[in-house]
Amino acid sequence: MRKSSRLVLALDETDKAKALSIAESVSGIVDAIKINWPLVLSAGPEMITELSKYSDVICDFKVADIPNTVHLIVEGSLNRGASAVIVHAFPGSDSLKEAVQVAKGRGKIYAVTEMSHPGGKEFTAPNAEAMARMGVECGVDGFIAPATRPERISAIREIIGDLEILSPGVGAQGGKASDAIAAGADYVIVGRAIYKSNDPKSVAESYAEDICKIL
Ligand code: OMP
Repeated sequence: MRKSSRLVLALDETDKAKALSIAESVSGIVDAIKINWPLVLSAGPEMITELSKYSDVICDFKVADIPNTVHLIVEGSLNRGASAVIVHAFPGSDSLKEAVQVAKGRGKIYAVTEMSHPGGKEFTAPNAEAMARMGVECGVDGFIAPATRPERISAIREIIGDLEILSPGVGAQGGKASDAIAAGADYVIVGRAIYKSNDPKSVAESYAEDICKIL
């Protein structure tokens, strides 16, 4: 995945034609497009392959399962053209190691630490540091940490060294892209603020400019 604008589009648009047109319009701007269940369920898993024509694709399936099921989901995502898969850390080290092992040489694994929404404070936040430490031990490529609480990005950065941090919660959830990058995120993930706007390309460009100012 390139590291240029530091911007990842969360393409949770459920209209297939709109989603493809947005993907095409932002392909030169974003470093990756993240696909989640909403678009897979409305337009099919072949969207992973379709989107990979425009950008690197991150499959955000927040996989949380036993190792065998994790193996099958990660493998299926990579076979369809994904460059990375997001998994939950909480199922434990055997599940996380399985994800890392399947993806080795083929794609990246990002593990969720603390989630960005208010409920993320209930169970994920108190365990975020432990999950980050376990992720490092299991060999993941990076972590998801909340742009809504930039100080928590810094806390995770202290634990994980040079591994990557992708940070959702910018825009619709109230976080600021430049704050997240300043706190130690490598990339910010932006969804509704871009794909629901009247001009996704211009909005993506303005996020990229904002981020550029603090690099
Ligand atoms: P917006 O809130 O519309 O910008 O979208 C955020 C995207 O990031 C959605 O696809 C969420 O599923 C995802 N996300 C979070 O919002 N919070 C998290 O803690 C983790 C994720 C994620 O793993 O990408």
